Amino acid sequence: QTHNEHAPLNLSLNSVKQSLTNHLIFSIGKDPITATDRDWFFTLANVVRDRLIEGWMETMRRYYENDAKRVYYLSMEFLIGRSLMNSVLNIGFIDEVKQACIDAGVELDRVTELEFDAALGNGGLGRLAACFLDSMATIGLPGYGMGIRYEYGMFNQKIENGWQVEHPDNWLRYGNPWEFPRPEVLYPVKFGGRVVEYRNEHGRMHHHWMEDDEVMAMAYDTPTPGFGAKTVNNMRLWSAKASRDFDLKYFNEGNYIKAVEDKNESENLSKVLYPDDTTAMGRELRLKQQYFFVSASLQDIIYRFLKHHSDFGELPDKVAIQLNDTHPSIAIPELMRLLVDNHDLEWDRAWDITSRTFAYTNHTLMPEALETWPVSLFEAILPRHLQIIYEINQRFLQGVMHRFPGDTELLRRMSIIDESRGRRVRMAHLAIVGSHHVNGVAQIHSDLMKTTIFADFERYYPGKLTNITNGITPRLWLNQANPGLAQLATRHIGKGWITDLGKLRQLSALADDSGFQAEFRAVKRANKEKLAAILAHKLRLDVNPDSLFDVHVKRIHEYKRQLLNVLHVITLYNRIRSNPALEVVPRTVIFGGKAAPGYAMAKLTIKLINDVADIVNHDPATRGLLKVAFLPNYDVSTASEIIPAADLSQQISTAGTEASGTGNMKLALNGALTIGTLDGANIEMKEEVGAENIFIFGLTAEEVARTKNDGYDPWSHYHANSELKWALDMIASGYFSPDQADRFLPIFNNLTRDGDHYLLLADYNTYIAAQERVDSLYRHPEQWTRCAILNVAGMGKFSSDRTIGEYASKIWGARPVL
Ligand code: 26R
Repeated sequence: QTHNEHAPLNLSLNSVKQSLTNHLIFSIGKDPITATDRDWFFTLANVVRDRLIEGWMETMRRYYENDAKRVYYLSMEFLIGRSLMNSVLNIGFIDEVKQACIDAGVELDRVTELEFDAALGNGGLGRLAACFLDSMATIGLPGYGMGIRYEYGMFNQKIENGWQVEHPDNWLRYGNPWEFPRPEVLYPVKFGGRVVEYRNEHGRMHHHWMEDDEVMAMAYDTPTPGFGAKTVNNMRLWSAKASRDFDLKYFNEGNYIKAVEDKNESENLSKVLYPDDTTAMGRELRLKQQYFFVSASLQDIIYRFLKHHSDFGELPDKVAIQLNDTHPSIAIPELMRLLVDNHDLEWDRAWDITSRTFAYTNHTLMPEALETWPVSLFEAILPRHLQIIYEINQRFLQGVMHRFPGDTELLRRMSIIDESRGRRVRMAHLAIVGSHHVNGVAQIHSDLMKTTIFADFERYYPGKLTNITNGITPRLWLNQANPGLAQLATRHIGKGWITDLGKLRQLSALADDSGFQAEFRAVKRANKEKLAAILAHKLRLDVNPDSLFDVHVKRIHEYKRQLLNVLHVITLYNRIRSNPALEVVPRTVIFGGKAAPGYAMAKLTIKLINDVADIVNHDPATRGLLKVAFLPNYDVSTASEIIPAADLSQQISTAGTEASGTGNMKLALNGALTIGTLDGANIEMKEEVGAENIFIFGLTAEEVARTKNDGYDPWSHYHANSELKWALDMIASGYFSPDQADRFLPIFNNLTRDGDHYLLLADYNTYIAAQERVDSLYRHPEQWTRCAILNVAGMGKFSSDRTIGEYASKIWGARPVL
């Protein structure tokens, strides 16, 4: 009876209780006697889902009726995490859900744990996309997430004997209650074949792409509610389905087995997320994944556009397409192909439309992560696109030549085709040339983008390159993950901060208030106790909740310098052992993060952390003073457990290497103090919280560049600092690996003989000194707490609502439709 047609679904307790019973029986097919926790999870998900749908349909109708400009966020990754509590909180009926569960004898906390994370992303870039979806819906912006429905998401990380072992993430095993399969929304995507040229009756040259292979892209829609759930936007993920035509070819030949085999093969396209955010390996399947979801998305975008419009000239006024890194940048030649080959537009007009529709976000300066594809691979898979890229490039270089005559070196550098390492397509150059704006993700990153990797483009297209500093959604990262702190803030300043994070500034006035300080400390203390219980349960490790929780969570990568943290841990260990009377601040050093499966140095780093933990945690000399923990399988869910419990946030990348970072924002928003370099968004965080409330150390990006330029010698630091030498020698000599003395020699060599590429040794001294300042402050709980409160109060700028507002006005020309 709750499903009365057109009656607004009720959020009252009675309605929720009724719906809970109905779904358990009629959707899940169980009665309360036999229902398992998992049955209750799916029951609850259905209850919540029902209450999203009306807003979802109303939102889509509103956009349609307003003929609103739509934003399509094309991303290979959406790192959503769990959805149950997020939706409950955004809809705003948490109290009713809690009570209904109590009344039904359901343990809500245990049930929410059974939801699999939607881990369709690697790290920063994927989670940013998820925060953006939340903000677009909260603001009321017509934003559509478009991506791939991977059957297997980010691998599950297990630690076996200290080593990372990857296990498949079969997240759809029990079904996904949030998605709506759309078997009728089905587009063909073609690969391979050859291009036939012919002249039509008017003498105009035409290109016909005769493809060999065809795969179908089927849509799955997921409603994504904003806070308050007035707007419920859509995330559309594509899944590969075998094409019926393709099957028929073999069926007609009577080759039934071959037909079914090929069906399997084509469905591999959306099988698995590439877990590599380190090195752009030229994997054929990944290029196919990119084109697969781009082609389906563009067909869908154009279909929707043509429902209202007939003139493609209006496309840039009605559609903005944001490219999340270069991964979807094949969309640029694809739109050209659709306009020129399929819709008969002149090249120049098609190019004007295309380049006014796209914008590109760059997320990394690391050369090994910049995508390039061999021309030969393109030729085999997307021959028509290669022709179009050549045409784009020729016209572009013509323009460069005209502006800078005679500079052939410049042409070589700017060309979309790299001729220096076997011919390769530079996807970033393609994305820049085909976009109206290109943005970096923090001020320093955008500045470096303009002065280093894209300097030629900055000169050629002044004003095209710009900055939009990243942000995070306060709904997940404070309201949901840290209810204690959220309620404390709300009690003192009201709940406006949830959608207007700048309001947190009002907490500054309470930073010295001893009553507020006590409450703030109690919240942190409770969060630390919860994390301590998790460590005890998962690692059988006993930690003292009064110790300083020193947290380093992010992907494992040399440039993020987990090893610098390890050098500090070993130094502390040595100091404690050599001076038993030393007054040290008790610390628990917590690591979390995944290594790319093929990244040997990152995997060895995980083993080193675990081996160091083994020695340190079992040495009676450090009892109660120093503990090390590697928390396995860092993902969105474990992040929400770790971050609210952190005292200290490690953001220690080599200056100039971390584009922005977003974990830095999450930790500070939860009252952790940052120890960090002047890198990425740390610089802007320092501006917001004040230099006296953040522990900054190390070389600046300029000093890093100069140091390298002058010929950096790690050995000079090794010999100049006895504590550093001691720590490194212990790693090299097998102190932490008595069963295999040379296990960590590659790490020692990496940091010495091989050049210490990320300048850990150069920053060691100032890092240790900064850690000593951390200890000093932690000894004064009132001063520490004051500082932590001012960090929370200063995070307003880093709401992804602000970020999305800037994209909307500076890049998309899109407005909320309310
Ligand atoms: C090409 C392929 C192998 C690949 C390379 C790099 C795939 C994925 C990546 C991930 C990169 C682009 C990434 O996640 N970058 C991070 O983006 C965050 C959001 O902007 C930043 O905060 C973070 O600093 C940056 O490393």
